[in-house]
Amino acid sequence: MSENISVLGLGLMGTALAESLLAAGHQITVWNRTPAKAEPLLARGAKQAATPEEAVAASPLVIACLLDYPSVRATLESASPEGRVIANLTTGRPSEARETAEWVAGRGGEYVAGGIMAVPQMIAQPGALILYSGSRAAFERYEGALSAMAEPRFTGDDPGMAPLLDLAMLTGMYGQIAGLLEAAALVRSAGYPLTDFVPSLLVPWLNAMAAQQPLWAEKMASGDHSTQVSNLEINRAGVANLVQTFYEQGVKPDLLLPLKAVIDQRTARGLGHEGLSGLIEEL
Ligand code: FVH
Repeated sequence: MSENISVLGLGLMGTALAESLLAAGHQITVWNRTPAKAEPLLARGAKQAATPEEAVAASPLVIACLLDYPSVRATLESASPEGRVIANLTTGRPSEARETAEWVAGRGGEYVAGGIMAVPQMIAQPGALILYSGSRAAFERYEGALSAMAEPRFTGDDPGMAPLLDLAMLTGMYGQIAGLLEAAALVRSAGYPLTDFVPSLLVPWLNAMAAQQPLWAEKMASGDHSTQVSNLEINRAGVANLVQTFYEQGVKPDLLLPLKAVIDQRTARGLGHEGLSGLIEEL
């Protein structure tokens, strides 16, 4: 079913979102602070709103994808969200999403927060995912249209949930990047080719380790941190050895030291018999 949808924000991501909605046959109205960025979309049939107010008035579903939440609030300030669903796909904090949901509800609108788990090139491609939370009724009303951009997944009535999960996913990613950077620095210090180490050794190893993470999730959810593999004491000695190796190779282990500190803290409490999953209790 073709829907009228307004898109606020035509940066890299907003443009990709608007393109995917146009390609799916929806009637799109766009607004961007810098109007010239709308031109390619206008050539493909989108309409341009002169102001955010005009864009919000044009469609019952308004998708915002701007720099940050303050820019969204400033953009929406003079628009009336009454009778509108505001789907804000801008990255933000859970507290910002909850405040904005209240602000929209206080003006007679419905609010859905989103977390985009994709880069612009992935939009409308298999593997792209957008997390949503907030008004379940609004999400269900527009789930079909939203699926043109990426697989939509509703994560709860709390508007802060999708942003929190988005940030948690990014946290996992940054942890992986930290591991990659430290490992690569160590390998480079020994003159081994990174173009061999990363694809043929590190990536298969990380994939094998990632396959264990659902079991970790069960442990962390239950609070049962018993282990049949390396306990914390073994890991404490292992990470100390690893850090020492970095110093000997002239490489800074700065991204590993916070992990070492938490392992040391947990074992100092006499919990060295537990598995690594027990570290969650220290956090
Ligand atoms: N690009 C990505 O890979 C990531 C993937 C995950 C989700 N993010 C989030 O998406 C939001 C937008 O990101 P973006 O990549 O589209 O960013 P830009 O290309 O830099 O476009 C920014 C747009 O925001 C407009 N804008 C900036 N400040 C203001 C303001 N004060 N008032 C109104 N609009 C503002 C900007 O307008 P202009 O510069 O073209 O006039 C762009 O439309 C972001 O939350 C990511 O974290 C993307």
